[in-house]
Amino acid sequence: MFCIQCEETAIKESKKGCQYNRGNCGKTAEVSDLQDYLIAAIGQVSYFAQLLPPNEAISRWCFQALFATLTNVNFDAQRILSYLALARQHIRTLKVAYEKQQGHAVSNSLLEHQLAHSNTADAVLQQAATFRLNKNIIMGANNDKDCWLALRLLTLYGLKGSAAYLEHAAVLQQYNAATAQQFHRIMAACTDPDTNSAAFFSLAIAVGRLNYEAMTLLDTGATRAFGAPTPTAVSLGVCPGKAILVSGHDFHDLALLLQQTVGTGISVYTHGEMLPAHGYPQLKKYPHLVANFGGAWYQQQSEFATFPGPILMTSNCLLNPHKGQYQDRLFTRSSVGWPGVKHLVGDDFSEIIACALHLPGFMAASAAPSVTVGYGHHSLVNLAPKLIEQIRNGHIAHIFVIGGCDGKKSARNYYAEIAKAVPKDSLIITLGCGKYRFYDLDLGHINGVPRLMDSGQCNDAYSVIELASFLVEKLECSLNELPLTIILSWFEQKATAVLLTLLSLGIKRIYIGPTLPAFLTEDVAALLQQRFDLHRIGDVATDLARILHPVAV
Ligand code: SF4
Ligand code: SF3
Repeated sequence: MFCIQCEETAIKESKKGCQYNRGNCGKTAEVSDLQDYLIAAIGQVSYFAQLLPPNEAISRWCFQALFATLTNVNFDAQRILSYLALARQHIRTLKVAYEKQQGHAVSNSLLEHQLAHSNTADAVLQQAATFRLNKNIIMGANNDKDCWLALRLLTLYGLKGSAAYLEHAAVLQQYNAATAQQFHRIMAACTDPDTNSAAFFSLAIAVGRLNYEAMTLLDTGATRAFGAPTPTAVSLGVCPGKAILVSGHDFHDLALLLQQTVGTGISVYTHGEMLPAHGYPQLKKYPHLVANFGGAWYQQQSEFATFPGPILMTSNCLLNPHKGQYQDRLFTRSSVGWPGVKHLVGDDFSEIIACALHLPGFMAASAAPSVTVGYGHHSLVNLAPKLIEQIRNGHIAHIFVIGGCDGKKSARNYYAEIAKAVPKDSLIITLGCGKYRFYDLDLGHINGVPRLMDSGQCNDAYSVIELASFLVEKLECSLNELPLTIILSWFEQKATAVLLTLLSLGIKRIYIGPTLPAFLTEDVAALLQQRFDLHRIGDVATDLARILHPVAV
């Protein structure tokens, strides 16, 4: 196996990437190789798809299949094999259509040849290693081949994040044929061995633009389905009675579950990236959406173990459920999978509801403070006139966007420390699960503008971009002249996609941590630093001084 896509990847001496029997996330070498094979197959589907008229069903399949290769999404070899079997069918169908369009036959690629000769799981597994992402290249040194691989991985991993957002958007009935065709063009180029480093650099920026479209679609879908989020206090306590916990990013699943649990006496709790759901009018209207339970994804093994009801995992990030012995009351959806864990397909949630009714639920209430969510772009832009007035009269000197992913490493305390250390005349907008490190800080207000505002999930970086564009127009300055600094915590490929979007918009001086992605070579990291003035987070005091007094440091 070779996998280097997330922040928890193995780094040993000069050898980078998880390259053993199992990755640090628990993904087996078998699943990793199958996922690389699947990536090659999606590339081939995309190759034909980009040459043919748009086909929504095929595009949506590609988004979901690529989503299954993200960090902490699908650990089930059988499910990846099923995706591969469907890939084989899609390639065949599209190729026939392409040959008909061209009026002549097209010879088989190596991948088509191999897929055609892989009728058993064993045969597929034997071939899977052929498609390892670092085939013939060892990631570690800083030679030309490594730079090529680094740029290819930057593009591919960003595209994976976009595929996830496109899938979330498609679930909410948002699909755009032009965006999908662009996805296929980039995916086909990513798996074409003739794409060179310079082309990959442009493609990485193109992924950023594509991801902006994906986040726009997702925002439109969520707002149309559930209304514009408004500031809402969310309890962090529990109430007595039967309970279901919903984690991941998919509001559509939460909505289905809320509808189907009306009148059952079951309370529904959000977890992780599902917390912002409480701000949406068409979700918070259900009184049995009671509270948020637990923190960020990496704490789930202890938190899920103590939750007295079933858990629905709608998207990333999933960890091994056997560690907390809750595998029998865990249910997965969409691209998510763990071998032996019940996977729900379709809109019927009666099985998880029956499971909740069978389990004890909470015996007693526990009081806890609340946090406020709901500062999506509608609320932020509503606040903007006040914000602009406070910026103009000097009461608000700076806006910090501190967000992204959370993770295990103690170096991530940086994000809580900097949130506590920013001057009192500054605001913090947060998003993603990285907020769990400081979401309950009471930072007060500046003349009616809250100092800590949660704009939502990681994809709600879109809201920050909307606010920034609004401020640019009203303050008559450029994006990089705004008193606004983005401090990003990354863990997985959705964050890579968001970073590429910010870079594609020309946003400079972004701070990123806790480390730079290991798949970047020194040369490629230097290139990004030089082009975009990208900084790695360092010491809180030094970073704050550099951000607030750029000339003096
Ligand atoms: Fe390693 Fe991360 Fe890949 Fe898991 S997803 S195998 S931890 S790089
Ligand atoms: Fe979190 Fe996985 Fe990235 Fe959506 S749930 S931000 S880590």
